[in-house]
Amino acid sequence: MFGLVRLRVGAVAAAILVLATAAGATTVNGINLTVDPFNRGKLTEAQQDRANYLASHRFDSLHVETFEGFQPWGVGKGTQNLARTAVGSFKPYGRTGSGNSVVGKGTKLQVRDDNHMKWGRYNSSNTPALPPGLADGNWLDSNDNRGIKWRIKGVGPFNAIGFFVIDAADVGGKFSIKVGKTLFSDLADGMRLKNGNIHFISILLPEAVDRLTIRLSHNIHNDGFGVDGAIVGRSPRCRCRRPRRCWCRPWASSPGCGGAPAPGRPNPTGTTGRAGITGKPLR
Ligand SMILES: [Ca+2]
Ligand SMILES: [Ca+2]
Ligand SMILES: [Ca+2]
Repeated sequence: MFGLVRLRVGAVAAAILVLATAAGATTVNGINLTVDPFNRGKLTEAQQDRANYLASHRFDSLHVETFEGFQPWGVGKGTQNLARTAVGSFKPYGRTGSGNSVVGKGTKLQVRDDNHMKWGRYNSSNTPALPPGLADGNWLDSNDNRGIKWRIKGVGPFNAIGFFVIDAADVGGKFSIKVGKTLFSDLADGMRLKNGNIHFISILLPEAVDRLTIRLSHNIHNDGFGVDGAIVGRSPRCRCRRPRRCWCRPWASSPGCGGAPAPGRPNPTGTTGRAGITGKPLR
């Protein structure tokens, strides 16, 4: 029987991923994080990227949250601060939002469905299946808070995580992801991205865990962003081994595992991968 273990991380480490123009992947503390960027007009491609991720990992346990089962925010009522979803709980943290897109007093995350909002967040993962690229449904919005704290718990053992981040770092914020105690900082490398950008983020842990906190945040408030299409599962096909090596079986076409090295050889994360790896650890 599979034994549960807690994620072991050493001292807090940080990494930079340059993602505005090319996908990137890097590994810190054995945690592999891959970013696939798309512009607003490339939603179909982004959805296909996520579909490829699902197909390539062949999960033996899988939990998916698209936020379609929650009442979106309307006039004076809706779903806020999701305490229970298929992939855990979501809460805001950091300074409260006060921008023009804020619903209510800005103190809570909101499920929204106003896909034509001018601020650039929108549904990106449809359940039940709708035609690819159709933005019609819900997502979880940061409501301009500085960050979202995602607590994954109660889903059994997992080693692989994937999700969309929509509209990050487009009004001056620097967007970072903290996985447990490991920080992947300023994913756009200081650049201001386009309104409505979408990124598929995949994370591969060095071992299966039964709980984990992920913090998604800007360094400022009022650079709102959305989360959608969250995936948490266990893939026996993928492993990371410290210090800096990750791979999936088969070796070819393994999104989230740092690319496709020569057959029979592990892929040393930090060198050229599927779309060019540009990450480097901070000192
Ligand atoms: Ca959705
Ligand atoms: Ca925006
Ligand atoms: Ca934004």
